[in-house]
Amino acid sequence: MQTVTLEITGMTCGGCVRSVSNVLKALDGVAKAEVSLDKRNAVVDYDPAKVELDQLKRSVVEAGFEVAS
Ligand SMILES: [Cu+2]
Repeated sequence: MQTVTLEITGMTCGGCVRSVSNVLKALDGVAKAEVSLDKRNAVVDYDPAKVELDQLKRSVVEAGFEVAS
């Protein structure tokens, strides 16, 4: 299991946090996703054998937010 912190811009409310959290948790291989509006990030525990970091980022972008690499 690996932990990564994604810096996310564009989240403005609890709904955004839920959206980001939902798309991350929907990915196979993601064990945990803690999204913070204050810190503007998501701390994600994932299994690199099942899902790649790029896929995590892409799912957040597809949900309408931006991820700083
Ligand atoms: Cu929102």
